[in-house]
Amino acid sequence: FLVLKDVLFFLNPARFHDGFPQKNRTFAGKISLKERSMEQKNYQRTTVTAALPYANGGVHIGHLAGVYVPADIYVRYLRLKNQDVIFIGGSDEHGVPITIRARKEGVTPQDIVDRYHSMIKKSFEDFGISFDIYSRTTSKTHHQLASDFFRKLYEDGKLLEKETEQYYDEEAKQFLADRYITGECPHCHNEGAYGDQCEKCGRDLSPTELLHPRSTISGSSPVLKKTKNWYLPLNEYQEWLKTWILEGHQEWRSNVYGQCKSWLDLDLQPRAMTRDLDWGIPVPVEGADGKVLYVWFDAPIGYISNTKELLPDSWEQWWKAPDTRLIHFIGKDNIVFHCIVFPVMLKAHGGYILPENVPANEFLNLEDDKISTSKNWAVWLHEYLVDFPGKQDVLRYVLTANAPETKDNNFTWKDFQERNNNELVAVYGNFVNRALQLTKKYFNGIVPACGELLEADRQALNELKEVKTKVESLLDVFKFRDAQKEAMNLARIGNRYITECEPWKVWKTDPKRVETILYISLQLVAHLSIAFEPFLPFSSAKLRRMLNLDRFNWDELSNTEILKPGYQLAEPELLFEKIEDETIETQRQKLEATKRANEEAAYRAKEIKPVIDFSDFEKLDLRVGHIKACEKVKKANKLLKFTLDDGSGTDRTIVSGIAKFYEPEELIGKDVLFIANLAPRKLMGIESQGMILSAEDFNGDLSVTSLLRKVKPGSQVG
Ligand code: B3M
Ligand code: ZN
Repeated sequence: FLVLKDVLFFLNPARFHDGFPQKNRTFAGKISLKERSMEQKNYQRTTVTAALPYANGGVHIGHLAGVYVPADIYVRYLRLKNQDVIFIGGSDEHGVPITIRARKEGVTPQDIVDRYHSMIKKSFEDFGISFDIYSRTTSKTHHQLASDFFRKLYEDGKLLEKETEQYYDEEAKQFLADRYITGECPHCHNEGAYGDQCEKCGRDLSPTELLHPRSTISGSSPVLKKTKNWYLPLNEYQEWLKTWILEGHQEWRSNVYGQCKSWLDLDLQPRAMTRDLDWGIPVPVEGADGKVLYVWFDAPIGYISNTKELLPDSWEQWWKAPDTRLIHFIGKDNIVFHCIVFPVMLKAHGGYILPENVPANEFLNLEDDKISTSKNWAVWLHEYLVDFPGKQDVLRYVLTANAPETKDNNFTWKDFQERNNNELVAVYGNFVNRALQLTKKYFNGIVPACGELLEADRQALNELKEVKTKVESLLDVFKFRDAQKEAMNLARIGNRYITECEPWKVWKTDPKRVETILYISLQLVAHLSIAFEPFLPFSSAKLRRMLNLDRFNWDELSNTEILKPGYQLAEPELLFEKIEDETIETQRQKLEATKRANEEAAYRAKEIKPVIDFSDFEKLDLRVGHIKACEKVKKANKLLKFTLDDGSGTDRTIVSGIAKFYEPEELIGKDVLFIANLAPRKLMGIESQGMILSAEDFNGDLSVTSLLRKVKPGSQVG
């Protein structure tokens, strides 16, 4: 009964004595039969898309790790294999967030998207994200294509026309998108909840659930008004989706498949494909004035439009030919749109192929907190490049090593430094440098000839031969972090080989033997430059320059003689450099400063509590007390116990949570304000008869209130 079961096995059960745990040496990819099924279809070309980022902000490491680096690795890999592939990207320039940003800044939405489109495009270029086209959804081609797409669905009767009641701002004379409405959350009573979500309790809302709704445009109370929109009846496609995904695509990543399944286990509802909004693509049917296409309707069509812009004459082949494979790289929040909504659009339209795979990633956190654009909790690519010029590959490497492929993952600066110093510098860079410097020293940088092979040589060559299959089989199933690990393993093999053979010692007694050792080492170096090309394109290019190598394609990886004897190498340089503690500390401090600024902003934003009557205030009996004694409360590191002279002639005991901020001695003899009529409570077994008033600073520090002039204990405050 073991037949057809998946098992784990070692492909390289060699000796492990270079200090790296055996775990690193397992062939990490479990290739199952269902994963393999993909290759059996006879695809001729591949269309790869990467999510179109909203043009209302820059690109950060979360975007790069989740979508763009894996997509780029995949595309570079296919290109290296001489496969027909196109890589489509672009900015998503419609949608409500863009209009909100524009309104806030007092500029037009077009100004916003112009600014961020150029910025995003440049970041991608800087990081070597090798799009064949990076266009935008405000392009003419896109407006035309999206409009035609909608009209065809409309004319073929594939859309549902429905009248609903939506909030309308009578002062601004416009319907309000969910994000333009705030009010009180019906669940947690947060006053600042949005029409689609309460950020305090995290619940999804619909605008009509909000209590006391207000328009954020004019501040007025919106009224419900009838409006007509067009819906995509997702429910009619539910059975088809179930067959197509749940039966036909069991090879999809478990996070993607699981999310689809949980959607498909519920009853899908018709979804509005148009909006009452003035920014977007006008709805191309009669009676639709003041309406635009829903941003999630037009954005995925952007992939098609951008292909058309790139290849005006042959774009259809990349979207309609059954032997074209379509792959969408996205983040997990986009799964439903790419696996359910867009496929239904394509199916309803007809003539288009469907995605063959949607390798969506989970999220990347930054120093254990969720990346947030609004809180500026992010590492922005344009800022990274100022602080780490020329180190694009370091970031690419670290993000792939920590790729959130199956679960959320975490980026820390410490880990960034360690992976650079202990892996890129100490393993990859070190091996390359040893091989090239020794060749320069002993053979003037000329590739020596290979002599008789010993056991160590044969083993190194055998291991080298395996790398191609290993990396390939992982990349084919979108396991980028394991694939990169295997590429790095080649450098570990090289280091171990050179350490074992000790050419610097052998040189004195047997220079002929050194020729063979360096010949083999150089072949390993050349292989590294190819195996790492999809992952670290800048470093591979640099390494190829040092090797004087211009030929490079994936199949060379099975060639054990990439560099022929007698071949002249160029001058060796360092491939990577160490990152010092101070550099990392600077980055950490930058994040600390952001955190403090956010805390302060949150504090400032605290709203004044609801108005009270004077009679409410009069209920409080505030008095002056003189601190006669103060001591720490045992086993409670937050608490201080006070003995107050409150003017009554009897001492009053109050326990207060300020031990973190004061030594007891500092407070003895001081006059403070306290609430004299608060119901007593027991704290750590001590009855506290009131409360000493303190002010809480923005960072949470407490400061006890005191008086500007001396008054008698027991004096009333009011
Ligand atoms: N702009 C959402 C996002 O950036 C959206 C993706 C569109 S892909 C067609 O997460
Ligand atoms: Zn709430």
